[in-house]
Amino acid sequence: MSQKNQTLGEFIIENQASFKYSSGELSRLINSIRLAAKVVNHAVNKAGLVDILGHSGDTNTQGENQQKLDVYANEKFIQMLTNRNIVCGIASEEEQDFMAINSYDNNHQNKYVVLIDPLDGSSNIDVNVSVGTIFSIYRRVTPVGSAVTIEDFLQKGTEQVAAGYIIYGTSTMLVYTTGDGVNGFTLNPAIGTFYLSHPNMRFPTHGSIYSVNEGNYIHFPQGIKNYIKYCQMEEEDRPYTSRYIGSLVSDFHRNMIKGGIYLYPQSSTYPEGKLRLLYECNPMAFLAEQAHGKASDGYRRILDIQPEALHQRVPFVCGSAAMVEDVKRFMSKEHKL
Ligand code: P6P
Repeated sequence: MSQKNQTLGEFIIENQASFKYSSGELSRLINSIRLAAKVVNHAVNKAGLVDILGHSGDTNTQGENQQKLDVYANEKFIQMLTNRNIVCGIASEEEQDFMAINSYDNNHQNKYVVLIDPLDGSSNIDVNVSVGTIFSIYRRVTPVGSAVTIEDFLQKGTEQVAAGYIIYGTSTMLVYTTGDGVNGFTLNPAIGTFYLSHPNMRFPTHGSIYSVNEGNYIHFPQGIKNYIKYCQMEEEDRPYTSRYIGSLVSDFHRNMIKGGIYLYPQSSTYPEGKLRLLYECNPMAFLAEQAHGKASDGYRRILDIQPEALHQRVPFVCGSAAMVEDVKRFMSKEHKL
């Protein structure tokens, strides 16, 4: 149940009963993400300015040497997640290996692992286009009291206990799920508070937007080529509208609100697809399904894929359920598994 103008903090407390694990730990975990989001948002919003000043060797307001924003975002999320003493492991797009976290030497009693893409689409910063942070949360599967191992991270997407993103756009939003629907919170930068602005977000079953980098068209599988031509045909509810921001979080967010589909298929440049299964596709797939959408690699449900490597890539098709099913139909017609 949501109330008008409810803050994220109030929402977490009011809905913690629906979370099947210890609510206190999850609340602290989401609160650490909330704090990191505000810190990164501040840096992202003045990035252009800093870029101008950065070449004079200036330091930022925290006295740190100006770093690339995605490195900065990575450090801030790791710092905030570590400080709350509820995380036992972190994996990040910016780190080659996972990190075992034993903050305050509490003998590895913490139960959650977090996987993050700290600043997805960061190349868009230079051209003032929105970017995002993506996070995925699991409970560890190895015994509490020991250091985490790779198997704590290589869990199927169905095992996620929470997932979400922060979109640093015309406004900054935190959108997340703990398996009981998707809710969006908009930051009031004047007071640094997230307010519930988009309760119970849902993908329309069908939409008329398709998001794909058509520059890769000639490299796509025939089934994807056929689907793109289907989107462009003059018949029934088509042609669809092509919208591609080049920032997964932004394209996903728009498609969830308006209805649509995002595709990053395999191509000659990316024979396994470009997007990472663990900290891009799985969290977005969890959100999509919780919002009554779907996510597939063109054949299989993303959440059912058994991960084999931390930075594994997969083809990714995600959005309105009927549109994802259309793509799967085009793929099965052309490519027998
Ligand atoms: P391309 C950003 O690098 C990203 O991971 C997604 O956010 C985005 O949708 C995609 O890659 C853009 O890739 O090859 O179309 O520039």
